[in-house]
Amino acid sequence: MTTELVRHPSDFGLGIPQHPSRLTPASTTQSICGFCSTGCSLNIHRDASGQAINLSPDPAYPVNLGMACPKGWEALTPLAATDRLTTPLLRNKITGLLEPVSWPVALAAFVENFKRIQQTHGPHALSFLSTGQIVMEEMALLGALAKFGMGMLHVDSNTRQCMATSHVAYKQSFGFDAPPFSYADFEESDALIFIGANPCIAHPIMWQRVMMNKRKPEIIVIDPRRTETAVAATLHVPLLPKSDLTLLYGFAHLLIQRGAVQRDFIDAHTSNYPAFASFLAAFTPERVSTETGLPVETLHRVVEIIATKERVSFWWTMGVNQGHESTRTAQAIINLALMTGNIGRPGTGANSITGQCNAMGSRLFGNASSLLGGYDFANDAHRTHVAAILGIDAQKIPSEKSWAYDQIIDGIDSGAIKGLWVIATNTAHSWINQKRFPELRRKLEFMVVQDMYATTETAQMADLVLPAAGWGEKEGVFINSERRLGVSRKVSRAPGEALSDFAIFQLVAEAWGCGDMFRQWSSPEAAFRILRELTRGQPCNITGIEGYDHIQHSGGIQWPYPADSSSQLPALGSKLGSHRRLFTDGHFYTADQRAVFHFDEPRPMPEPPDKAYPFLLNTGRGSSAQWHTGSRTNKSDVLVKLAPTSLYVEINPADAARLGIANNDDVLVSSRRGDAEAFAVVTSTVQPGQLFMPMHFDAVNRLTFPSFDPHSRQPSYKACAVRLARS
Ligand SMILES: Nc1nc2c(c(=O)[nH]1)N[C@H]1C(S)=C(S)[C@@H](COP(=O)(O)OP(=O)(O)OC[C@H]3O[C@@H](n4cnc5c(=O)[nH]c(N)nc54)[C@H](O)[C@@H]3O)O[C@H]1N2
Ligand SMILES: Nc1nc2c(c(=O)[nH]1)N[C@H]1C(S)=C(S)[C@@H](COP(=O)(O)OP(=O)(O)OC[C@H]3O[C@@H](n4cnc5c(=O)[nH]c(N)nc54)[C@H](O)[C@@H]3O)O[C@H]1N2
Ligand code: SF4
Ligand SMILES: [Mo]
Repeated sequence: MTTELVRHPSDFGLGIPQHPSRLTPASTTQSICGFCSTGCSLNIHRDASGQAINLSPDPAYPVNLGMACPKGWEALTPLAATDRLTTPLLRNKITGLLEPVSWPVALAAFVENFKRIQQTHGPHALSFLSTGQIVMEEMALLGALAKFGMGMLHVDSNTRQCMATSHVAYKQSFGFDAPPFSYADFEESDALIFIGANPCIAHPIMWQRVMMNKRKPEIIVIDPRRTETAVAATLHVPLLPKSDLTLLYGFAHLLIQRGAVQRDFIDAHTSNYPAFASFLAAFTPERVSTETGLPVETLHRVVEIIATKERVSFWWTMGVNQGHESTRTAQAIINLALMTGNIGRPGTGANSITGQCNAMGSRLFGNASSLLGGYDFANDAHRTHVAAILGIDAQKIPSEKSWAYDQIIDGIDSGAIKGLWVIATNTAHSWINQKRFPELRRKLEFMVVQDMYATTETAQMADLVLPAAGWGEKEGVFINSERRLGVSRKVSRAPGEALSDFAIFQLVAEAWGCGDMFRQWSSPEAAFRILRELTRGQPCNITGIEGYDHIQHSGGIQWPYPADSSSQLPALGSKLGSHRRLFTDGHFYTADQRAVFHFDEPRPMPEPPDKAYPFLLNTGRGSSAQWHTGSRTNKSDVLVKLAPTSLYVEINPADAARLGIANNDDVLVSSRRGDAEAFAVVTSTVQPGQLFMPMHFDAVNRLTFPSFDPHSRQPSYKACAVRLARS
């Protein structure tokens, strides 16, 4: 998205923050923020007609305690943007333009084109790419409709770009995709170790919780860049990019040498430790120092902290998950927590911070790689069980594995996928190696995009655009990073004929002819009750939750919340909510209840810098005011003022001097795949030989190199070779 989408303030209606004294709210509704996975609660103030006027953060909610970041404060503004979609748009075959059509015409085009593709190329020639940014009832209905109703097999979501690594790492190590922590752990740690995470920018309210820690904690930030978080830390560990696996094994090696491992815990609650311990022998401090670029003293300093502090917590985000060996890296973090007994106690844990407001919901209910509720598609008993709860024929549930996002993209290239439905993700900006996209688009026979705006890079490519209601215009549940379910409420009317994603999926089901399968899914809360039943007996059991009001009155509810344990948890109406962490009894979700040590030899990064492309490009979040591809945050004048409006590249002063580049100079950054124009920001936050660019501008993914972790198939967005010159 570019700045041309930004309008004059007078173009906006209800979203402009107004002085509360000039408006008299008739009522206030609590709702969970729809941007990041922190899951802050916002009090939305409404006029007599029920329309949102403005908002303030909820002081009583156990997550944000009255705080919100700039995006939260500005959450209503994007709803009033002038480029909101108000009707479906269909591409006119003669003029080539997207033109407004009625819903019946749009649905007929959807069904006619997608059915024709299935008849010509087989049922698996249709695919969807969805999101971690819609409520879980919508995700589940989409997954069920597409796979059980429409016969799709290969479906995925942007959670692949983001959380696939944590999902696989936890599943293999703990037996279920279960982030163990509660935000209280930020306040209860003696040492917090952040690996590839920049919470000051990406999770500002979580960072505030760290700042509320009264135990004078050590804060270690492991990141090649001296980020805002690294500056605020007690120790910054500026390792060479993608050398984390070696570094983490090096720590483990030294911990064993010091005798700082918890043998009792290891023996009672884990498996495969002896093999791991002997594997570690090769990770001597000297080798680790050479491969990570860190002095041996730094390794000892970190190990000293891990060995001596009573409560150590490990936190990771995209610097780990987006890597060519990311699953093993995440598991190397898990291994450190296990071997030192830093799990299941206050202020500890191997804790993956999620990204989008409902990343955790999509991991449980997306119906892509796991069957609804964390079940397994390949397991006959699981399919039968899920089918019985849904009231459908078990034959409708495929036993085959879905392709991952990159395989779907390759499938479009090879001609296996001919029809694509994109929901609440802007793939033509955010997917890795964008150079392929125009050609891929030509190969698709029909492409549908379901979004709030017609102006996204992806919507502009579509044959049919379906107008979706956004956050605040519909209701349902998000699950935040600490497994807390929170309700997002309807506080504003969607513009024109825009409909909630839930209603769109219901309409599609009817038009497709499989509406009967989804009669039970009559409303988001009815869908919630189905999902609740699917969790019975699973680690994510939420059968004790009565409904939306129960969640709301409890200050959100963390899973698990089984029916039989409700009595031990805060009573209905309690404002305190519950703070619960997993594995307090040392029992994990594997068959023998033991956590598993997983490890592998580190591998070189796929595209290291060389003579022709001498810099390593790192990408990520640029500011707390920018959200991903900018489709929402670029609509707020307030947020736009808080961040650069064009693409920049951070470069170390030594490199800049050598190349004769000054601050603000225009430069061209090129990789083997494409070019991006940017202005230079000369700063020692990046090391010599490295560059950083924010992902919020679409040119960045013209540069990135498509490599994927073999276990999670998550893209490695943070390391590719580029060159740079003044333009
Ligand atoms: N303001 C804002 N907040 C957001 C988002 C947003 O778009 N804007 N997006 C949300 C989403 S979906 C997500 S997933 C999260 C992401 O949250 P974060 O992961 O915290 O953000 P990133 O900037 O992508 O990456 C974190 C850090 O990884 C570092 N890194 C790069 N390579 C390596 C490496 O090899 N090793 C190590 N140790 N570190 C490395 C980068 O320098 C960067 O500082 O943020 C969420 N919050
Ligand atoms: N180079 C690089 N690329 C990256 C990353 C990186 O670090 N570096 N990070 C990756 C990560 S972690 C992520 S999560 C992805 C994010 O990438 P995307 O998912 O592509 O980014 P968004 O801008 O959040 O796109 C969400 C879209 O959904 C629309 N939308 C919002 N709410 C609704 C709704 O309720 N219904 C519907 N139908 N539409 C809605 C918005 O208008 C927007 O177009 O980017 C990835 N790409
Ligand atoms: S920290 Fe995240 S959830 Fe909280 S207000 Fe900001 S964007 Fe919303
Ligand atoms: Mo993400």
